[in-house]
Amino acid sequence: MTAYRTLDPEGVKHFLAARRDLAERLGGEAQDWTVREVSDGNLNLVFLVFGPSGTLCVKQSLPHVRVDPDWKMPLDRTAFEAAWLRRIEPLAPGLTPAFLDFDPEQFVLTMECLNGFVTLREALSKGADPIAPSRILGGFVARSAFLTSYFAQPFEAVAPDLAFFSGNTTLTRITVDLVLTDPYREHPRNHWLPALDADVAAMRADPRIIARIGALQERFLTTPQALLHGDLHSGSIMISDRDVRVIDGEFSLYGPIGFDCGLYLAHLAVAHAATNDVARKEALTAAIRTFWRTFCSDFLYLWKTQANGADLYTPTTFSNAPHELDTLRAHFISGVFHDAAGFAAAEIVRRLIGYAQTSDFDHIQDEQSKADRQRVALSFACDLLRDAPADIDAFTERLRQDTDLPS
Ligand code: SR1
Ligand code: MG
Repeated sequence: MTAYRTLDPEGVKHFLAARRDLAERLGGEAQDWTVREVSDGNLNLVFLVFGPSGTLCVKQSLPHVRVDPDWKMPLDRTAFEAAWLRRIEPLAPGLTPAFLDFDPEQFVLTMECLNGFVTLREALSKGADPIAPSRILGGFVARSAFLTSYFAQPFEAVAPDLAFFSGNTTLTRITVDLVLTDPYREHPRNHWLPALDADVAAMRADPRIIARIGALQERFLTTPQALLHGDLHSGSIMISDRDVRVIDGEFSLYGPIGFDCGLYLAHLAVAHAATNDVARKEALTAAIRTFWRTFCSDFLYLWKTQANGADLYTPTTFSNAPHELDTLRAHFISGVFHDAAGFAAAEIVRRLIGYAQTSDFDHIQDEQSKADRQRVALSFACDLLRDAPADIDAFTERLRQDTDLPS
């Protein structure tokens, strides 16, 4: 047993040099390697390592939140990320970094290096096409959710994963607090522009909004439909000219499928609210529809073709009632949409007034203009919470109406 030590670039070399299979991927000797720290998220250290014949990505948990050393935290999050990666990589080939190694003493996850990729958030802020990645992401969520759900496998196969990922209590607590609780109460982690004071007060005083948040808390904690990514915002997705990779599965848990869908939709909606460029808004609207439609069609296709051995809605039970099976499936997808719209709203609210706010509005210099754009985003989210949209077209139409501001 080697005591945990926080890595620095020299420590990364030392760590890799002692692991022959990883060192061989880099080629040469430790002195031939270059280590670049690229830590960017809120929680962990991340290093890219370049050798004469290969590259690696090394990620280590810290005993605290990276961006707030006073916020202490257990180290086990990279263990959950490693387990998520190992479970999801074969189900969605080519859409995650390749898993290479996990060290449970140093809490170090080693994986494929995504040099040359940028986060989807950064790409979108520079005008990248949002539609093609959204199609891929819709397929990713459909595959990862369906294939880890009770619809694809007997309950005995779900049970070990359900038990393991239920142990991810530290990061589940963060989501419960930061996304589903703190924005609706006084809390030192909240902050917003003073011009939004009245909007925040009105949101907190609205009984329909508070009731919906309560229902979402219940869905999140008591609906273990599938293994979720658990933090599927546009910073958890990397893209290059040709590829998309979903990273950072440390928040993984069994939960409602609409949570992953909702987080992705939220970040497209925020990008939409943050711009006044009409063509850009249309592209983001198309991306929202593309994501949802791809998710639905891929999920239903998998359900019709890969449900052998599952205990839910078994084809043999419905052999004389195929229409009833279709109705049940459509009802399930509607439920996922209902959840997704609610979780999207909660995520938008959190990114506007809670902890870890989004950078989408940073390009707006004038504080009044920034507050105006944030206000319409908040108003869209409150609208979704007060009165759930029936379908994706109603969702995008509300987005268009609620965020329409004279430029
Ligand atoms: C303390 S962690 C803050 C946020 O960063 C992660 O990406 C999650 O979104 C989390 O809520
Ligand atoms: Mg992250």
